[in-house]
Parts: sequence; C-alpha cells; structure tokens
Amino acid sequence: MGNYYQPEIETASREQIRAWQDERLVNTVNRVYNNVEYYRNLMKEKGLEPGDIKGVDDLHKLPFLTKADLRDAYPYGLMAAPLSNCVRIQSTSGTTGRRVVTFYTQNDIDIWDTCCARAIVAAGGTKDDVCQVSYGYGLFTGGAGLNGGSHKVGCLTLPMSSGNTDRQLQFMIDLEATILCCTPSYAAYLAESIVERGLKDQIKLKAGIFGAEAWSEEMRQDIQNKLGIKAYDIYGLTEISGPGVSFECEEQTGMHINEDNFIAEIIDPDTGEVLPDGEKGELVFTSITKEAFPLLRYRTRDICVLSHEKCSCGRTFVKMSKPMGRSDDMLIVKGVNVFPSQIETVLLNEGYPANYQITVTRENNSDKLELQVEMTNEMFSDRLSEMEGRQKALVSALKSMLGIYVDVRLVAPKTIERSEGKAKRVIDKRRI
Ligand code: DLL
Repeated sequence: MGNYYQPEIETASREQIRAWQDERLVNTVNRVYNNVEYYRNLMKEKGLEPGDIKGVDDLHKLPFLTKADLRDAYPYGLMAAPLSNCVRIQSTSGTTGRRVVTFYTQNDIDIWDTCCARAIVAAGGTKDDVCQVSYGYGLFTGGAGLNGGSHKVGCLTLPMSSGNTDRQLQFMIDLEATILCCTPSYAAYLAESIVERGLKDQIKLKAGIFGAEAWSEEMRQDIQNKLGIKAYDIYGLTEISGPGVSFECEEQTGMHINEDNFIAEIIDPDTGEVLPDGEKGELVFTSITKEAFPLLRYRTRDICVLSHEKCSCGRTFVKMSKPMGRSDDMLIVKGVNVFPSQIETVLLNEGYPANYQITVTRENNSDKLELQVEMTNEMFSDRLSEMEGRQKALVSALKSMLGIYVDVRLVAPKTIERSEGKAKRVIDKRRI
C-alpha cells in the first residue's frame, strides 16, 4: 500500500467514483448549456437537451470538442463563469495558429493544485521534502501546477523555473532538494551535467516527477541510474487544467487519472467510436469539477490505452498508459506510421543518449527520414571503420523496429541543442 494525499478519494470504491462522476457530469452539462452559447449551439445541432444526459452512460451522446473549437471561441467563448470570478489564465505552448487560453477560478486552482499534490505524495513526497520545481513558470502550466501541489503537501518549494543549469545545481546541492520536477529531457540534461561535474555524491534527490512530453522506459532507467532516484511520470494538458490530470504511483506501470475530476474515454480517432478498455486509441477528457473553463469530451490527440486492472498501490482510479504518440504528431513516412518514441527506444537500447533529432523531407516524391544521433564520449572515435560499423548497426536496428530505412547521422557529443523545456525532436519539412 502506498502513500496517499487523500486516501478516501484515491482509494474510493468504483461505485463511489461512478456516483461522483454521474452527479458532477449532469451538473456540468446543465451549467455549460445554460451559460455557454457555444455549447448550447453544439448540443442543439445534435438535438440534445441537458435532460438527455443522466450520467456517464449518456456521455457518448455529447459532441466532441477539439483545439479548433478552442481557437474559434478564443478568448472568452467557452467560459462558464463570470470573468470577475476568474483569478488566472494559462496558455498552451502552441507555435502555430492562435494560442489556446484557459481560465481558472480560485476553486479551479485549488482542485488543480490538489491533483498535483496527489502526484507528489504518490512519489513519496511529504512536508519534510524540498521540492525543486524546474518546469517553466509563466503561461506554461508546468511551473504553476507543481508549485501549487508542492505548497499543498507542505514541501519547501524551490520555484526555479527552467534554465540556468549552474544555478539549478547550486540550489539543488545547497538547499538539499529531495524531489525534482521538470521535463524528462531537462532531467536527462541535468543528470548528465551532474555526472560530468562529479556532483552525484553531493545531491540528496530521491524522486523526480517528469512529464509534459513523451519519454521511454529506457530513458526512465537512464535518469534513475544517473541520479539514483525513482522517476515518476506525470501527465496533463493546459486545456484540462495542466499537470496532474494523471500521475504515476510506485508501481510505475501507468498513470492514475484523477477520476473525481475528469472522465476519460478512448475513441477510434477516425470514427469517433468509443473503444473498450484495453484498446489503443485517442484519449478524450470531460472535466466535471471545473467552474471557469469546463470542457466536455475534449479530444487530446494523445494515443493511449486505459486499464482498470487492480493496482498494488491501492488506488482505484483508472490508469492510462504513457502516451504512445499523438494522432496528429504521428509521422507517416513512406506510408509507415512512425512514433518518435519508437526511435528513442531503439537509441537507448543501443546505448545512445536520448539526444536526437528527426528530420523528414520529401525528394522526388519520396519521403526521407533523417536521424541525427549524438554519441557518448566513449563511442566517439576517429577510426572511420568503427564509426561506419556503429552507423550500420543502428540503421539495421531502426529498420527492424520501424520497417523503413532511416538515414542515420552520428554526431559528436554535445552537438544537438539541449532543451530546458520540451525538446523539439521532429522537424517535418514536408509540411512547409
Ligand atoms: O505539458 C502540462 C504538463 C506540465 C504535464 C508538466 C506534465 C508536467 P501542454 O503544454 O498543454 O501541457 O501540453 C499537453 O503534452 O497533450 C501530451 O501530448 C503531452 N504530454 C503531457 N504530459 C505527458 C507525458 C502540459 N507525461 C500535451 N507523457 C499533451 C507524454 C505528455 N506526453
């Protein structure tokens, strides 16, 4: 049995969770129908009235929402509470089109912070911990969410934000940080710097809470080994609040969704049909406790699997797998579906660090996938035959995983730009 922030909720019976969801869903639907014209129109188009939604069994009747709806309704079109009751906005890191802006009442912030507190406690956090929050602060939700969760747990919070690695390491050592919260790519970079500078003996970290981007099991092992910690995954998205929509427990086999606040469904991304437990598809969330910016059936584009199998931690919340990619980010190269996470798995299996960049181009109507991979210092050699051998081995490992030829370029250590936030792994030149 594990540590819980709110045992009575986190280990509630499935019947209890269902009862909460039924009641909260009905309330949310009524509220948005009455207060949000955009929703009212969407529901009317489907011939729906609030009375048609009596509980979770009726959820499938509701229309989906996508990022396009959020852009259409920008900035205030989906608000369900008066602006004067809102205390905060956050925004997605989207680089194309209009940014998506979300609103929070104080109650929304409290619930969000509580979700993050559950994640911190699940990772072993208590009021005696020193929690270094190295996610970006600002419009991005990472810093604000974990900061709020850390306060709720009562940890001493170090609001570092991302960047300035020297200062990160100095505070980590001087203030004896025990929990590190940042993106996995930044964690890997910090771990690399700690090992290189011979600082491992001076750090007191015991756990890391890493999310906001895809990372593989191999990358987890690598970070855990380098830092001597247990690394926990955390998932969330701005539209649904931010980090803490789901979080990992000590079993590290998927993330428990905070089902007292969010209802999850898996759908076929092509047909919209709801898929049964255990099938892979697009994750869809309905928020049932948000006041300012509730979203019904929001399509995340994240491809996952849900599992209701009993978890040894004692939590009864459904678990989602690590996202296996995005239905819209999935690369189709020569007609083959390629997820960057598959490439990362091969690299780490072959002993390469997770510093790589994928570039897709099209020449003479034929797709080409180029992969720049950084070598470790040990691998780097000026013997040409050795490098050719390495390169060939990697090409063949990638071919057997993906089924296509990948043009591998091995590059010297430290050539690929490091990221302090989410790493930009893919450059798809075909869309330009
Ligand atoms: O990334 C919120 C967050 C901050 C989560 C800190 C965890 C920690 P957005 O910037 O809106 O919000 O991006 C959301 O990032 O739809 C996923 O595609 C991806 N993502 C988030 N967490 C994970 C994760 C934050 N643990 C989008 N594994 C989501 C894989 C993740 N992908």
